[in-house]
Amino acid sequence: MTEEPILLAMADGVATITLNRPDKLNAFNDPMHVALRCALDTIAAAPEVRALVLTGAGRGFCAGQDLGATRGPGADLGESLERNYNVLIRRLRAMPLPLVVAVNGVAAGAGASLALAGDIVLAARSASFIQAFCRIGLMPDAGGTWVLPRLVGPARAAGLALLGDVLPAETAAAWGLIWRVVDDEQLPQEAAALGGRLASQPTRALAAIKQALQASWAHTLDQQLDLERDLQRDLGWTEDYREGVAAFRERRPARFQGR
Ligand code: LHQ
Repeated sequence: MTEEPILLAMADGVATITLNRPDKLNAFNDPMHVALRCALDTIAAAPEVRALVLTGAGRGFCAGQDLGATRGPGADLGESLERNYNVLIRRLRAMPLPLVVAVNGVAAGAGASLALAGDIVLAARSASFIQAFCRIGLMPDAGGTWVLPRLVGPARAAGLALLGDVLPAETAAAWGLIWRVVDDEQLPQEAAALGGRLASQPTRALAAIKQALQASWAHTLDQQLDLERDLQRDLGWTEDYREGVAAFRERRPARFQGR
């Protein structure tokens, strides 16, 4: 029996998706894309889920496109991007839930772009990021050329993309590509704890934060001030805001319900 390419677990408000083709360093083939879309559908239909953790099985996070599958030389790569990766990246970015990516090992090619689609990216100390595309005659995709200069600036983005060198997790953190590095054996617990913490936060506020931070890349200050006004107005009418203020006044921890 073949293993499921995607594992989904849901508990205590946190959904955990594990890329599960460890023999191929979790490289993507079409069945894995389909299974990932199904998992995201399941999560979207589960209102109790308030945070998502994404990680990989085995020693790699994701080696990008499976170069042994049908998307090798001779295939229409633009079609593959439009049908699979672009849909995925758009969906993760637009998702109202906070996404924690726990990079357990190498993240290469589109696997690196996927990792960087996280709202908070944790990495194991032994993990690394490789803009492997140029090594095989391609360019960064799945949002790579968008996210890299925004996270590390144009000079480092160009060096990473043009050279395709291995970027160790600790350098990635020092450059601001990711949030934090943790010891390898701590990664699952740290990611779960972060997921649990986010799941107990005011979910609608987190969604608004995510939306506004992303919108800021294309906005002027005036546009951003308008957006903040509109989103904050909506948040001011939520139960969680009422609870947050009540908890502050009563000097007790807030119990946010995500409403
Ligand atoms: C793999 C892969 C892999 C298949 C490791 N495929 N088997 C998007 C849209 C459409 C089409 C085209 O592209 C894209 C964007 C992309 O993602 S293009 C970039 C694709 N990724 C790469 O170029 C990375 C290729 N992999 C590597 O360079 C190395 O495997 C890295 C540096 C990631 C890890 O090296 P090692 O730690 O030395 O591991 P390994 O190379 O021995 O890999 C372990 C196994 O995983 C091995 O299989 P085997 O049966 O020999 O044990 C590899 O063949 C397999 N594998 N990546 N992308």
